[in-house]
Amino acid sequence: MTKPQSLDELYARFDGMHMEGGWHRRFPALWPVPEENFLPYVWRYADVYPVLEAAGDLVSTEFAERRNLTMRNPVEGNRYATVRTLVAAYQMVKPGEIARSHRHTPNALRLILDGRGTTTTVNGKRVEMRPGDVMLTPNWAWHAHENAGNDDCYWLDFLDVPTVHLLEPMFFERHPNGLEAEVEDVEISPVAFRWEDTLAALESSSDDAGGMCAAQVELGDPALDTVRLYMQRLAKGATRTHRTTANSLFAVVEGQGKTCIGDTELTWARGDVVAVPAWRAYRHEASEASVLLRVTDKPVFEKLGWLREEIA
Ligand code: GTQ
Ligand code: FE2
Repeated sequence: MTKPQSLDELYARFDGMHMEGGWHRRFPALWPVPEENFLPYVWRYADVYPVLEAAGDLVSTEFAERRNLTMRNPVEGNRYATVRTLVAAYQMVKPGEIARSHRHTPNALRLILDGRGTTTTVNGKRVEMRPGDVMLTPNWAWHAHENAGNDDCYWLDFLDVPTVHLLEPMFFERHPNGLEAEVEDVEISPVAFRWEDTLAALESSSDDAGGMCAAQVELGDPALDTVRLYMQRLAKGATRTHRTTANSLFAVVEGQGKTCIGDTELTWARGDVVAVPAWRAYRHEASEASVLLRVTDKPVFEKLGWLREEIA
């Protein structure tokens, strides 16, 4: 190979070698502060409910395995994620239906919105899920859902699937028998956070998350390796403004209001999900006493030394 004689020849040679000069990049590799990629957005339960109801008529769990409807962030080029690391979905199970057992490396959790009589079985322990409850299905735990009641059961799923996509350790398998053979019914479980317990804990909490709520309680510590969960009670009125390198999804458990993220104002009510991507300044403004579940990938940033947080 001859030696390049000009810059043009040098750059042409780089191209042929699948290399690039650090001083001559098509795209920058380093920048001073986080870029704005994923967009602030809200998905509203009132809009989703009739659609999921219709999916209930048209799509069986036999066919679908999971009747879940994922929230895809509208940022251009995104194919799946709700924010960079997390995906949220609405799921509905009708009376008599079973979502068969499976396991996967993504961690998951659910927040129950409506309907009683549905159980989730995690590694052989069957727990009834009631509105306001939060249930965990950690990495590689077998899990199945069964509706033995009379109500359509609606809930929100949150998973770290986009993190697994990014890092690539994806494994998934169906249970060989459809359901686990040995199942025990339990009321108390390390994977179940009961609404009445959460409410009682909120009553006695003095943690206001630096002015981001009236009171918060953490569910787990962390709930999952990649996810922290905070149940937050908002008083009527505005919170302070917060910015963090972590991503957050807020699920509305009770109440109504709006979240201001930069210039974007997103109004919300019960069952809605608000996406607050990394490093966006945001505050909530509740129009009545409200409760939000904050689902955040903060543990990932903590473990890697990249958590930066500011409260204005
Ligand atoms: O209920 O097991 O929304 O595996 C996405 C993947 C729910 C579940 C989702 C899942 C589940
Ligand atoms: Fe699953």
